[in-house]
Amino acid sequence: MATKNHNLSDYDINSVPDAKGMRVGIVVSEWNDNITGALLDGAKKTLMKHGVADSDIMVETVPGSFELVMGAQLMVKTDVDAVIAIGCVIRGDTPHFDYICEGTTYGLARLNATQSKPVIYGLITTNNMQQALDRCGGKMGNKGDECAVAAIKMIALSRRLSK
Ligand code: DLZ
Repeated sequence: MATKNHNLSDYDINSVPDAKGMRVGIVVSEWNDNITGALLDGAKKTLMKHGVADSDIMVETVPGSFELVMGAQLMVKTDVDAVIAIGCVIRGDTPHFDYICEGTTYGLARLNATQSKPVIYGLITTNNMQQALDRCGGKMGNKGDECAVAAIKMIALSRRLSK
């Protein structure tokens, strides 16, 4: 994928709608919590920068990325306007990586397509720890920022089109 020169924290601030009054749920995987904690911080900081109140952000943890699907499914049923799923899967020596990435990705995509609320994909899948560190506030920016912007834009779109 063409991410070589793309910083995950770069976006046009003028393209982001006012997020005051939006409620956002964030489901976070406990695996690789040094990474997922930094992604969560980035997402919260960016949501609040655009007007989401701290009290309108609901955070729940799940054991691993594979559980993000059920966590997001439960969260979507609450009064939040969108759900951000945050996880980090790092490649090991077995095909386990592929199964977790595939299951989680398809599960989240299915939820996004079938639920009436946006489900934002905040899963980092990397070959090693350094690549993950680069994407949670390192040289590639923070994917949490990208997810926060995507959530705000999708909530605004959903409000515009469901009027
Ligand atoms: C088992 C497992 C492994 C090997 N690696 C990761 C990982 O890199 N990132 C992650 O979020 N979770 C991992 N897990 C845990 C699975 O996601 C899941 O929690 C367990 O298989 C239990 O269903």
